[in-house]
Amino acid sequence: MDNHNLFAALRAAFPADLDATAVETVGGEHAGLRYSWRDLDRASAMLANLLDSLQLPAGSRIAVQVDKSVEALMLYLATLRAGHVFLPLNTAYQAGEIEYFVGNAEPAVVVCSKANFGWVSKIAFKAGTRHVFTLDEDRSGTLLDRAAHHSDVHTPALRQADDLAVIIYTSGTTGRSKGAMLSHGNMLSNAQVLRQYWGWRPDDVLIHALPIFHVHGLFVAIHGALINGSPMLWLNRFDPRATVALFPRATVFMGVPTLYVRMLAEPGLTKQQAAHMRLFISGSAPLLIETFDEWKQRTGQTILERYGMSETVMITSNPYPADPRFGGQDERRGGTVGFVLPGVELRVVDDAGAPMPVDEIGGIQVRGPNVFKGYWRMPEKTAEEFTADGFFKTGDVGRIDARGYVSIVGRSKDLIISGGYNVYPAEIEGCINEMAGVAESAVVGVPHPDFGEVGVAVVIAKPGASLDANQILAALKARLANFKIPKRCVVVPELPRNTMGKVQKNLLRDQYKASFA
Ligand code: MLC
Ligand code: AMP
Repeated sequence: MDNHNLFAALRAAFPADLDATAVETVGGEHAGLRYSWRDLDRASAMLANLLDSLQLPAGSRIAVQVDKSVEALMLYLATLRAGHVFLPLNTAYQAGEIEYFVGNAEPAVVVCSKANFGWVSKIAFKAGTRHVFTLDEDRSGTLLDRAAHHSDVHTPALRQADDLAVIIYTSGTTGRSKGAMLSHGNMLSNAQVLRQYWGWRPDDVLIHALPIFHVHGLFVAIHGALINGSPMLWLNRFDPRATVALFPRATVFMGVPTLYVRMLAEPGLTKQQAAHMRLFISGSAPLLIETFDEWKQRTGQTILERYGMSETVMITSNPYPADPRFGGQDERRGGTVGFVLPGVELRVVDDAGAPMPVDEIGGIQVRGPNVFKGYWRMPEKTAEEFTADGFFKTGDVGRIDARGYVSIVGRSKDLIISGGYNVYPAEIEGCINEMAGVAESAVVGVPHPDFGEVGVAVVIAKPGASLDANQILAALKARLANFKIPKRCVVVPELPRNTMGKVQKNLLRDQYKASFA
């Protein structure tokens, strides 16, 4: 029987010379380490053997909240290899957020930093987790100590394409996060399609500067390099100057728009500096046309924008090279997210689900081998998000032009995308509304020069209560991941409402749009 374990496919793509460099760390205090393909293979085998030795039930969740490191990447590979389910968690999440994820996912193993072991292990043990390990950026911690006693040879667990490989939590419009279940087949099909679509070459070198707890850094970037047997220049933290300095040694870069905005502020960003690069890819949030144009002017290179989400991995991409399905079109167009990827179906529909004509705006729905299996332990929510004919409702609003280019023009979901991270206003409003003296609140996204979009909280006090905007923000900071904190808070006497009594967020967005101009 064929093994559809994603790790097996990635491993099969390792180059023949296993002593060649697979990952080199650059920038920051953990720079200068070189990991060969053999290192990736052996270390992931040892970690997989450690997981095997714990005799976990099949499909156990391995929840991981650690700083970015190559060892964290090895743990991801080991989890796939052992046939368990990887559950990455943003390092910014605080106790209340982690408590929810751990309670919901019931992981068999939790891996956290040494500094967080006290509170994380308390939450984990309370939820029934049997094993809590630590892993730090400097390669210390109990995870590697324990793995060191295990064999560096391991046969990947037999998995079907439909078997669960990862759960990615994505916030819900009602405020509670939903775990998107992605299978080995979802990710492998997407990685294979992107390898071809982006014309990966034998001599490609990827600059990896994104966090590895979300789809962009973990799947698009890592799978992209590994499935092509390409080395990575690895930054544990994005640094615009260090990244630009790497361009002469690399060929491919992937980033959210904020990364491009920050690199544009570097005087060293020139045509000459970027001459060795063949592909700059942007996604996770809308790339402003100004950024697209300025990048072209400064570097002579055209950013390729693509579109995806946790539930679907990648859906569309601007072409590279020409796409024969769309008349051999190879123009990367700013302001669009390009063509639907081969093998994926995308349609734009009206509220009743009827297809919209060319250029008309509607809801975006997708179907294909990339689309997830549903939300973890939320069958009703899953059913709601799929149509009868199996299309997933993305919650994004867009249109398709006569040549097949897709543009995203908005979202039907109430969501703010800040520096590439999703922030759900409902979650923030829920926290504010629980505070003493608060009658009601509304959080809206407004333009921001660095993060693209940030939240502004508009709050109403209960009769007789007096509220302090800074105290509200400080109280939020104590509870929520830092990137979710609104960048501005105002206390006002009332919120604009329509005749149905619903808060008119569009009016608030308009009123506060110049807050960070
Ligand atoms: C940091 N801060 C943010 C923020 N990141 N605020 C809003 N939005 C963000 N994204 C705030 C912190 O709260 C803190 O504020 C201050 O900035 C400094 O924090 P930091 O951690 O030092 O920030 P920095 O390292 O500069 O991080 C910025 C960043 C990072 C842009 C490098 O946000 C980032 O890596 N973004 C990429 C996200 C990503 O990978 N998305 C992919 C999702 S997958 P204070 O007040 O506390 O000091 C997906 C699917 C798809 O969407 O299609 O790809
Ligand atoms: P996430 O839930 O973090 O995976 O975020 C997915 C969402 O990011 C999508 O539903 C889109 O709203 C948004 N997104 C991703 N790529 C793009 C893009 N290129 N342009 C606009 N929005 C994007």
